[in-house]
Amino acid sequence: MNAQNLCRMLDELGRVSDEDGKLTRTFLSTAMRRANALVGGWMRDAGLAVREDSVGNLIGRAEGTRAGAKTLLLGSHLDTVRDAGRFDGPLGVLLPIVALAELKRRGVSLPFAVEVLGFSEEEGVRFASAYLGSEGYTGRLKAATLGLRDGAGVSVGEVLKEFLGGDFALPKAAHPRGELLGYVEVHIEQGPVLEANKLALGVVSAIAGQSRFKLTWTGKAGHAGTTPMALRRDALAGAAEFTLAAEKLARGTAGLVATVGALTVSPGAANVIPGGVLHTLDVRHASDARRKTALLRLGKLAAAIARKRGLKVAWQRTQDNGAVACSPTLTAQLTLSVQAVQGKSLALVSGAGHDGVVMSALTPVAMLFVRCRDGLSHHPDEYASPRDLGVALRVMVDFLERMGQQHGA
Ligand code: HGY
Ligand code: MN
Ligand code: MN
Repeated sequence: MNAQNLCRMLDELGRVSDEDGKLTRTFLSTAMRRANALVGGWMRDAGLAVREDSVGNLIGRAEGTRAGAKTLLLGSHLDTVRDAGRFDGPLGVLLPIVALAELKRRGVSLPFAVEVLGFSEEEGVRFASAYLGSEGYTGRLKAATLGLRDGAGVSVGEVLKEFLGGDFALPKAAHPRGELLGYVEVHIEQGPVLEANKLALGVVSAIAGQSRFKLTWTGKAGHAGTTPMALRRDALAGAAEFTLAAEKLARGTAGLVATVGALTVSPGAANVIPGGVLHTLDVRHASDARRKTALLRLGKLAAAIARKRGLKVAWQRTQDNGAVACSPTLTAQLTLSVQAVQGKSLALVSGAGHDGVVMSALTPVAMLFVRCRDGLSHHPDEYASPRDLGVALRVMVDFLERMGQQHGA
């Protein structure tokens, strides 16, 4: 079994984009809907019954041979960051489809049901709040989230209403907890550890917690030529000083990362002192306590910079997820397959967030990591080799067969 088919599908899906010449696919965009149609077709070819739920998640389901058997969930997200690579997300949706098609080709049927999930939104690009897809699927989407607005002022609720062509009601969990065997996500590592250990695959022990905010700095716009430096209340200079202070704190704190990823300046003219700045802040640590301590420190730093510069600073929290430990039982089962195929396994913590964070509220989760070149991700040069994808495919087939035997195939 080789990964040629999987690579072809990843390449084809990687060309479904909202932007010419780069891969960008955001929540419920035109490209998102084209992606669901394309992947839905591949799901059907693999013998899955396909549906979309009310938040645009794509769900392919195969019943088990044993009536009333539980369901194993496999999947990841189909949305991307801006100018993305083609593996982050789609790999975890397409690989299970190819693995299930392989089992079908071998005439292997599973006693339990399987659902392959293509979440409609994990990255949080359009609304600065991640995991809208898996929050919908697990019944954890909050009313407050519906009010979040994108750069054009459109709210999550309005986008969902337009997608459904009618009223949107906050969804309940797709399954009661007792009906599930667990959730397994295959994802590129997006880091350097597997490459450094010369391993194609590893398993995830825990997923780091993360907090995301929007900060608004308010100063006073003015004439760039006539306003003396000492009389300025320059919002951009304040935001820039804060950005460097956040970087300095993270560099000085083991395991802490802090990122200002998006920033807008108003009124935004070369000869006008910036009166306002809006920027994002993403703060992560494997330890929730360390992350919270860092957030307190950052709040004090921002307040001191605002006071010194005569600015106002307002914080809006757009996301807050605690660190999540993967299920030891499900991870042990996955590790057996990795050891059987690769000879050995490696457990590592994920600095990146994943849908497994939200899914862990509904069912035990495990994650299989695939090596990616230079650990690079959220970049068009993101790359996993066909050889490594072939190893991951064999692990998924082995894992499904072992689960089948365990549940009485
Ligand atoms: O941002 C993340 O950690 C993930 O790629 N959504
Ligand atoms: Mn990502
Ligand atoms: Mn991802």
